[in-house]
Amino acid sequence: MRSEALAVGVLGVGLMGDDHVERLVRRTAGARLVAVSDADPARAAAVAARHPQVRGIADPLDLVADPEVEAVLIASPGLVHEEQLLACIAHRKPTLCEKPLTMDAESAVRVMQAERAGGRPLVQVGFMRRFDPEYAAAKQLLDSGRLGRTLLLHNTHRNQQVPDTFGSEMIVRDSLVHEVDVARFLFGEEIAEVTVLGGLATRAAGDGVRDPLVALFRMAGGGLVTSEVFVNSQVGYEVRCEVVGERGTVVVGRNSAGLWTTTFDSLGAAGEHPPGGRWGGSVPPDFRVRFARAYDLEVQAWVDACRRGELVGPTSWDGYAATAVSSAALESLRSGLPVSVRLVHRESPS
Ligand code: ISE
Repeated sequence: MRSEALAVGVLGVGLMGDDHVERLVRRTAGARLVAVSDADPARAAAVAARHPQVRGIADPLDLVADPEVEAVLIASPGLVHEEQLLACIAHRKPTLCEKPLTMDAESAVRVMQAERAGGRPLVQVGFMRRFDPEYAAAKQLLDSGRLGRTLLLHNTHRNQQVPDTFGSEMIVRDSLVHEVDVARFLFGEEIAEVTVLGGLATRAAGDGVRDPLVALFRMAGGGLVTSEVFVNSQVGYEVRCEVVGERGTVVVGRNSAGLWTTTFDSLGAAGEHPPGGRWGGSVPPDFRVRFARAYDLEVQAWVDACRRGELVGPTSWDGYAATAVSSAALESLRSGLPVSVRLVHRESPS
């Protein structure tokens, strides 16, 4: 690994981008934040005022082209990701891009093609749950085969509230997209078909907004996934899941209790393996608190990989596949019918 710290620029310093700014400045080894840009110049100026070594650059594409910036973290709204990603790829700068990768499958394909034409993978997608110690432990347990074949996954995803601008499309593309990635990650296969239904909508949501939603995914291998997404639950940030295998279950996100498994041992007797501690405690207010450790590990892994000249974590293919599923989910939400997910042929990573 090279010895100098990686010079990072951040695009978008709203809620998430600002959180990453503090992470890069205070908690990430081997990185130095050198520049930020935001559609709202006051937000970029506020970061620069807090951190005098950081330059505010008005045009995001100038930040990407800036010779001092070696790697880019994109935390701007999904609508501008395609343009910003294509610029990063053109300048051959490794990029950590918050989800969603782009707003539709076609633009995600354009990003993959540009990356491929450049000859080396450059884009990591910010599906931070893969770095969460509990989700990662569940994945390891499933891969170990101890629970047998994975049959079902049940997800719960609640936010206390979201801004008025958050309509049904954002609930799918910005929130449900995490369950899309978790399903692909834990099963290790693609999603073949999606059904999304809105039922009674909470009065806390805006007019016509389908909140909560329930989604059903049929995995390519036949497994099933249910997901509740409720972004105006009023309570707090509750993200958990339960995986049902042929020989036991595992629960992620029971707050302070860590990973819970219930297995059927080889003699056929039921056995419980609580991790110690108790289920209970407080519900975190938002994702920055619940997934603080996951974000730290994600950004550190990205910085370390960039300094080694490598790429780790979810790729542009993962971002593309998730975007394609989101588009199918929106189609299903409109029609109430199951929609098949058709992915382009996967070329081997460059
Ligand atoms: C937000 O953008 C996130 O990524 C959070 O993890 C998710 O819970 C929230 O619903 C999204 O708006």
